[in-house]
Amino acid sequence: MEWCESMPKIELHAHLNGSIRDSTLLELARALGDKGVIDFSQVEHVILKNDRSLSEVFKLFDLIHIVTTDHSSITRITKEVVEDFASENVVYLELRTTPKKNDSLGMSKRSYVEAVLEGLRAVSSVDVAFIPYNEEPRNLSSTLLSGVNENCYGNPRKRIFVRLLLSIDRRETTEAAMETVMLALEMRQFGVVGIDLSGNPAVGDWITYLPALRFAREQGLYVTLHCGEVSNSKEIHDMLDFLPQRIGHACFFEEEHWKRLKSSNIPVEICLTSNIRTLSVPTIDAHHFADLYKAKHPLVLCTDDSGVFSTSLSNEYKIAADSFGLGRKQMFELSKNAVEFTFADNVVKEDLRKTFNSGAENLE
Ligand code: 6MZ
Repeated sequence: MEWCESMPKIELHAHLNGSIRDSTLLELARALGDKGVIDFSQVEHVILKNDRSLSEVFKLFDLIHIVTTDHSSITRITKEVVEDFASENVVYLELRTTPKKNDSLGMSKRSYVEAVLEGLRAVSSVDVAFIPYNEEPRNLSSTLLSGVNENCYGNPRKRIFVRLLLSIDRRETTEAAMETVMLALEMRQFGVVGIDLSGNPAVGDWITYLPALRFAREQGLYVTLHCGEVSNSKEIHDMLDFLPQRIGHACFFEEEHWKRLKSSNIPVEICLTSNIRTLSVPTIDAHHFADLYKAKHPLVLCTDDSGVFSTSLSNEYKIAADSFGLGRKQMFELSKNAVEFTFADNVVKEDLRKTFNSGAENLE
């Protein structure tokens, strides 16, 4: 196995529906085609197309949502996405998704999130720890937090910590955003740790979501923002003023924004393939990863939408190593440092530090 696959990794920026397997998306689309809900022949080439601009990506998401947004599909996708990340040695996954309402399917934002939780429970190939330590009944917590479980043949079973972020879509109203925050608060006991602001960056106005984001923070939820995915100097400025606990992308930053970002030390979720494929950054050589890495700014490599961009976290580590001339040890350090930028509690962080420390011994 290549070093980038075998190395323990932390994924902090993965959208549930963007991480869907191609095969699952095609299967679900074909089934809807058979029912006459969509015209599969029109949809197939859109799914299989490789190069997409940022605006085309959001058109694809609208299509993906038609195909995936029912309870059983959401459960299935969650299960598969967690299994896929675990299979490439992601040891902590912060999965984000936009709770959706669809009256015709009897779906509320709450039942959508419940379907996601059902997916976490359905994972069988690895141990999934998603209930926070202080919520866990004693007997379960000792199993899930006491290192690697042994199966009956004595082989260590893989284990992954999963935490959830609920996303506010930039198309939503202030009230809808607030509903998502209230739901996140109710769902804290099931591993919801924060709020993400995402969606088409060409749509909506920062002021619309601000009351909900402020409320989330006051209530102790973590906040991460998609920031600077398109050129919008004022919005980037205002977002940095808000001091979120992390930001994603940071592609269209100007000198003043870099200064603010660096002085505030806000960790950046870097999505190399996504940024290149959507032309948010012209070439990999021009990517701001290089400058931020050199400046020792807190960074974490992430996939964004592993299904839509046909990538994996291991692949993102390989691309970074090859493009920026970094060795295995440096990549391991990068991965290990991400533990500190997770929105997990200290018990989980301590457990992850131990995982990385024992991984470091193997690196020698
Ligand atoms: C901004 C993105 C995104 O929430 O249905 N999303 N938002 N920028 C991006 N860069 C390419 N990639 C994904 O997952 C899909 C949703 O995540 C957001 C969009 O709102 C998209 O509809 P969920 O699980």
